[in-house]
Amino acid sequence: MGISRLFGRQSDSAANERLPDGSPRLPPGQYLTSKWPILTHEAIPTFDPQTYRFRIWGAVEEPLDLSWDELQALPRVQLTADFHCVTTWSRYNNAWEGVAVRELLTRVKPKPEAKFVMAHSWSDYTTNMPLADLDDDDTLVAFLHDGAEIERAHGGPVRLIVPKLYAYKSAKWLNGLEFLTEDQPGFWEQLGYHNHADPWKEERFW
Ligand SMILES: Nc1nc2c(c(=O)[nH]1)N[C@H]1C(S)=C(S)[C@@H](COP(=O)(O)O)O[C@H]1N2
Ligand SMILES: [Mo]
Repeated sequence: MGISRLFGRQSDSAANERLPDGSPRLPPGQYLTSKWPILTHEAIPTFDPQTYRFRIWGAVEEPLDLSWDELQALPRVQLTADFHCVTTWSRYNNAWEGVAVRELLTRVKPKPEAKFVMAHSWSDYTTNMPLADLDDDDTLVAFLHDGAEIERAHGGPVRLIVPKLYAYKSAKWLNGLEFLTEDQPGFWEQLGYHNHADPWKEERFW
């Protein structure tokens, strides 16, 4: 078995695929894997649907504080997206289902001065991003992956998905979004991973 098979590295033809506009589907410096590595710095936190709360607070007109059942009852969307980790693996065609971030934005009404968002995990992980990146039609609070509940190690039962940024912006075990007027670095951002994390610009470190 070659080393490429060992790491689930996919063939050059898949890795060289082009998007309809002719640009490469795979961001620069990435390799394609069919496997799904697990990248977590903390221990997998326990989940209790009785005590879980999903909160949106900070620079918003209508803060939100939902129980697990209330979060589950919101309208859902499906989205298929590629996933790019800063450690250079990419995984294509992840089918997610969950609540669109824009669905939440219409409810909380960000104030005009809200420019950044800090995503919070109940494990204490945090990650920051511009509101402009979160306010898009491809971001969601996901519960399902490929039709099944997201595995606990992958952030189940609820994680953020922001496909256009490196995956450290896609917080696992999500329980809150904090709207900020000034940017603040999250967990990996404080440790040197790039504050913005655009895979197409190879924003890996800062
Ligand atoms: N809570 C939490 N979320 C996290 C991380 C983490 O360590 N803790 N790691 C991030 C990183 S670096 C990546 S690449 C993806 C990995 O998701 P996966 O383990 O499901 O592949 O989760 C991101 N979200
Ligand atoms: Mo990552």
